Amino acid sequence: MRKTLPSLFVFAATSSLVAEAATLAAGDGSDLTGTLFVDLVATGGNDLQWDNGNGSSHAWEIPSGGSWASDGSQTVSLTGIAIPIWANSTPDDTTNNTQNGTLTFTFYSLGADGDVGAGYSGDTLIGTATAAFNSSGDGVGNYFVNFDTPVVWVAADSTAFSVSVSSDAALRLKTGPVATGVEAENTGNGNTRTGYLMSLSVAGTVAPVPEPSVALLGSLALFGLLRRRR
Ligand SMILES: [Ca+2]
Ligand SMILES: [Ca+2]
Ligand SMILES: [Ca+2]
Repeated sequence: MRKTLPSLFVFAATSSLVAEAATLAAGDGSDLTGTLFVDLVATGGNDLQWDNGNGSSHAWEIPSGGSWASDGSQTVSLTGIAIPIWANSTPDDTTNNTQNGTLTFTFYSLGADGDVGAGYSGDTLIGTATAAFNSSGDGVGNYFVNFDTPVVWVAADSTAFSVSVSSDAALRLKTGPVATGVEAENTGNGNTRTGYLMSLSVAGTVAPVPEPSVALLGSLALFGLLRRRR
C-alpha cells in the first residue's frame, strides 16, 4: 500500500496545472476575487510588444509581504490577474497591438533567492491559466480575469513567485507609470529589465496546508475506493 501513495499525491499536485479558459474583460483589481497580492494595474508608461505573442520572455516578480504573506509553507491559490492591454479589434492591422486570441499566464515559484533565475534555473513551475481575449474595440485599458480554476501552489516552497503572459496572437501591453510596479526580469538570462516596472494586479488566497493525517486519510479512502472498483 505504501508504494501507491506517492502516485496519488502526484496526481493531486498535477491535476491543477492547466486551468480552463476564462475571458478577459475591462476592469481592474476591484473586479478580482480573493486577496489582492499586488494591486497596481494602471495604463500609461512604456510599451511591451511581442508580435509573435511570446511575452513569456519577460516575467514579473511578486514577493510575499504587504497585502499578502506566506512563510513558504502554505497553500497559495492564484485566482486572477489584471493587466494593462493595448487592444486592437482589427485582425490584419499592421500596428500589431494585442489581437484577439488565447492568453496563457504562467506562474513559477522563485525559490530561496526570491528572484527569477537564468532560464528559470532554480525556479519551479507552479502552473498555468488561460484566458480568452475577445475585445470588440481598440485602445488602451485595464483588463482582468478571474481564472475558471485557480492555479494552486501546494506547500509553497518560496515566499515569492513570478507570472508571465504569452498569447497565440500579437500581444501589446503597457507597463503603467514608469516608476510604479513590480520588478520585471528577462526569463532567458535572469537579468532585471530596468525601466519596465509592471503595473499589474494579482489576486489569490493563502491557507494552511491540510494536516498530514487528513491528507493521508483522504488518500487512503480514495485508495480503498479504487481497490473496490477493480
Ligand atoms: Ca530563483
Ligand atoms: Ca529580481
Ligand atoms: Ca534575476
